[in-house]
Amino acid sequence: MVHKALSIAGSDNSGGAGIQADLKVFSAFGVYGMSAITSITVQDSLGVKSSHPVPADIVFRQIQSVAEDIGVDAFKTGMLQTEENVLAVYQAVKDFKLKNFVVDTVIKSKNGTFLLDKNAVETFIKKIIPVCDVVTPNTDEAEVITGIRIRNIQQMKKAAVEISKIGAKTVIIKGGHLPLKDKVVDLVYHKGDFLFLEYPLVKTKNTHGTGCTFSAAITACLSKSIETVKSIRIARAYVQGAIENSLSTGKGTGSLNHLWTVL
Ligand code: PXL
Repeated sequence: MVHKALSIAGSDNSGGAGIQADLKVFSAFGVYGMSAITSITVQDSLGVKSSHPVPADIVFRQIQSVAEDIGVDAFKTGMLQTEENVLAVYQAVKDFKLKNFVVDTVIKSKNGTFLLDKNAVETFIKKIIPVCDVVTPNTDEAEVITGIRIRNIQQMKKAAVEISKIGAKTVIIKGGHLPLKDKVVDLVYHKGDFLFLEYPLVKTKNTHGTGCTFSAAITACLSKSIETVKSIRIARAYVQGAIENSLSTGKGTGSLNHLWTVL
């Protein structure tokens, strides 16, 4: 039986993030990958040079075509760029009754370029987060969503509860940007329980696309009907391997190795 996953995200021509990362991850998990491209970015390992949104009706129709013809077992969103695209995705989720929805809260790139227009953030929070199953902000994004300053575990917990009140069933706050020594702690808030996933910090500059990779791996697992918390655990372990085996692609921030499991 083939499991089918859809990524609704931006194109990263440098291959490490966005649609390109997501399709590699789906393949690494043996899942049939599909895409709805929301934006075409021009970038290399040194940063995003420009981004060009795809018209909202084309985003909607890409989702419609695969939903009606092929079927979608799980899906994720990454970069959406415009408010029109946010609304188109919301409409498609409703119209085609899409299930197993992972939201990667892509707001800014590592070099500070906005990947979601400032005027789209509020709509994104109000429309997309309430209809998703799993949401995966890092601490910076969780601060934008909740207005809570996050510098420690206690504040992470508070933000996770607030985000779950917006409507996400399961909230993961990724702790990679927190100043903890030698380790990364991610918090999972699921059905009223807190769970901490702790991994050693990998000392590498090659971390481009980490968020895309993690959310795509969760989506791949959900498409195989693996239970949510188990999907998150498997995805986190997979990301650790992808970072440990990361690649020095380009002069700046290199890519994770999405295919490390088949090395
Ligand atoms: O990692 C966030 C991200 C998501 N999607 C696209 C990107 C990036 C970061 O550069 O380019 C298309």
